[in-house]
Amino acid sequence: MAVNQSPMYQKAEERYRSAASPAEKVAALEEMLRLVPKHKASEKLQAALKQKLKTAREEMQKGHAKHAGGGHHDPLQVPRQGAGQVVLLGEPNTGKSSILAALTSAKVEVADFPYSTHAAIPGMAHHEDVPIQLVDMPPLMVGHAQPGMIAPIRAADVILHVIDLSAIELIDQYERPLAWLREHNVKPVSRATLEFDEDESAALPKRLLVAANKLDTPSAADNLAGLQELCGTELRIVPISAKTGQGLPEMMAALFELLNVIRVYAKKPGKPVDRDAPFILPAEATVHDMAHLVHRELAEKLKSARIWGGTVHDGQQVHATHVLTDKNVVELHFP
Ligand SMILES: Nc1nc2c(ncn2[C@@H]2O[C@H](COP(=O)(O)OP(=O)(O)OP(=O)(O)O)[C@@H](O)[C@H]2O)c(=O)[nH]1
Ligand SMILES: [Mg+2]
Repeated sequence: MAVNQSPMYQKAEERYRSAASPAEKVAALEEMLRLVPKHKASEKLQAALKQKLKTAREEMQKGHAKHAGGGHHDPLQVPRQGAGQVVLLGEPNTGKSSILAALTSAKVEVADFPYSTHAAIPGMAHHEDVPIQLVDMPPLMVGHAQPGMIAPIRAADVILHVIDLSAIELIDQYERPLAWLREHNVKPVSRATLEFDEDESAALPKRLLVAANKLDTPSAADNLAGLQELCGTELRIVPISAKTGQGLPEMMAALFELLNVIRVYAKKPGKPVDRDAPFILPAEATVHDMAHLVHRELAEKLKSARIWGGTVHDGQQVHATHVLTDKNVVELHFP
């Protein structure tokens, strides 16, 4: 059990466990090796990581040989962008595409007949100034899916499980996708921090939020209460209406919370704060982690930093090991 690893390491491990391809495994393992503390106590872990890296590189080589020449494109896989990737999962007609249409500028097809979406369609939504990627997906049909659905679900940072509060089959619509996930060795949890089993064949813990959609329809509130009574509070449910917009800001805030990241702003010495594009880091990342994100080569030479906001005095000088909090402004001093 990897105890007390840094938040950056945990994030890399999460990417490794969720990897959809050997190339992603290689990238995550290289990052884990970079981040693992280099001392006696971690020698076993370092050796194990090197062995896994070797295997993943071999897998990657074989893959390249197989796909050589032919362009390989999977219509269900979307490269991750923004602070995290949220993949929508649900039965037909629950309103997945409507959620994308309400929150992003993606061109999705909304239809009053089921099975209207056939490929993964990404769009960028926001919680305040934090961009969060939403990915619309084809529906799950009564407990089974079109081939290739599980890989993008495993690779996602969060699953948004969309149900329709006006549906007669509400309880089944809630339970069937959860059963499908468990059948595919994915264990849904509504928690920001994940714990991985040492045994890599154990179920993959995956963050999941339930979006109970169509709150604007008659008796939706009663149906929601009934669902909560039957299903308990183990998984977090956010009531929304893609039609009226009710609950959507709360849903985005809940997704941000589940992603377990912070945003920090960079400031150059003598210059105003750059508020346009916050840097996104895992929760509890340090000044050094941020320096690495800003400038890979210079990070090790970081001299000092000043911080505004949060628990420090404005402009206080801090060490590279200082733990950042959401909305900190950071001025990095390189030689
Ligand atoms: N009243 C109401 N209708 C909604 C809401 N959200 C979606 N709808 C309607 O529900 C129907 C299905 O919406 P879609 O967004 O296409 O559903 P989907 O889950 O993407 O459907 P598939 O792609 O077939 O799986 C459409 O007629 C929408 O207008 C809502 O919040 N309230
Ligand atoms: Mg759709």
